[in-house]
Amino acid sequence: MVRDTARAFSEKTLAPNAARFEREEKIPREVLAELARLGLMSVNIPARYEGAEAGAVAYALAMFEIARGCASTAVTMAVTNMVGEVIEKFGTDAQRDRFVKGLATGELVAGAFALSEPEAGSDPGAMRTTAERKGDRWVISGTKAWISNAEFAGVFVVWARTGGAGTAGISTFLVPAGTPGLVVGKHEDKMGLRGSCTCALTLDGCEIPEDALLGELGGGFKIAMMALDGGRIGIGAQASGIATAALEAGVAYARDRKQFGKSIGEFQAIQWMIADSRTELDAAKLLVLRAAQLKQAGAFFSREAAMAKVFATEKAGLICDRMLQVHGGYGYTKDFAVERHVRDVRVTRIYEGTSEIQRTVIARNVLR
Ligand code: COS
Repeated sequence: MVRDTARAFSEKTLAPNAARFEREEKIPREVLAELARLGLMSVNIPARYEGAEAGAVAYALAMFEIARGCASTAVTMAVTNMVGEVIEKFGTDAQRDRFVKGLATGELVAGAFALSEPEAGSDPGAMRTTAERKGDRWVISGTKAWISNAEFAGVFVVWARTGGAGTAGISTFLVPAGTPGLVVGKHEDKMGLRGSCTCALTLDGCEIPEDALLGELGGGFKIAMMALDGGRIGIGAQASGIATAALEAGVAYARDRKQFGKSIGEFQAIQWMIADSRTELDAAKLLVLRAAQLKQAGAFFSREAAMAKVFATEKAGLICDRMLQVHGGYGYTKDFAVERHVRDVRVTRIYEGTSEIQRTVIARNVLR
């Protein structure tokens, strides 16, 4: 039911407008509100916090469909679900009531995940942003980078150093939009996902109350890692959804386009590209669903999420590129969506942990 709901919305509202969202560099507010109304901003959030309570597998299925229609909308949804889940998992009742409910209902529009910094990307343990105690308040200072949804997010999950070097000295805080000192910086001019917003973020002596701490003092790095494990399932699903759209477009084009007196789909060169793409796409989706199933069952799924992410994103990149090749010269123009899929899918091998980091996570888990 969740998949069908996401598919209907994606086909009716997202796919026909994705090129416009990219041109206008924004996803209309009504689209975000509708995602919340349909339960797609809170797929794996309990009903007592207004979530859809449909589980991690349903979330992956929904993400396939939303990304198939519009990859920019999909990343906005992915980050919001991840933020809702991390607050639900580690938050106090008061934090859940305010923020998890707010994200699920759409009142807070979207969530933002402020972990990376200009000089701490693959190595978040090297972050420099600090949070210092001042009476009964925390004062956060530093700069964050690549923050999706920053322009309209209602709540930011912010990681900062509260004492000591390395991963043990990091804590997590909830900072509502509009808090003085929380300054949204420049909107990055990206290669793809141009409908989504990605900004720098400055915390300029940003003061928040004591109860803004999420989870335990010094426990922030593990919270980030656990949230990213789940986030990686979402990005594997997003990449699979983009590849599905590219493959569907390539197949349609191969049927219609005639050269040498027949459809190009009758040539073995094109058939093999389609056959390999379909096989790899199914394998990618199955890896994503396996990781989601493990998460849903409450098992440790870090390795499987990394495997799903690295495989799905790398194969999705290949599939999009092959399908552009099937389109020939037309594929290189904006008259066809496939060039957008090629650009949109590229970042899935970078964000929420690069392919190289996924391989590190997999190898460490295998060797342990
Ligand atoms: N779940 C729970 N705990 C985890 C964990 C996970 N998936 N991964 C690591 N931890 C714990 C470790 O067990 C360790 O705990 P102890 O100190 O109690 O032993 C602690 O976290 C530190 O882990 P580790 O020593 O492995 O940290 P590293 O600095 O070596 O980093 C990687 C590990 C590379 C995996 C991590 O930095 C990473 O994922 N980097 C990529 C970050 C990323 O994805 N950024 C994108 C942000 S979104 S755009």
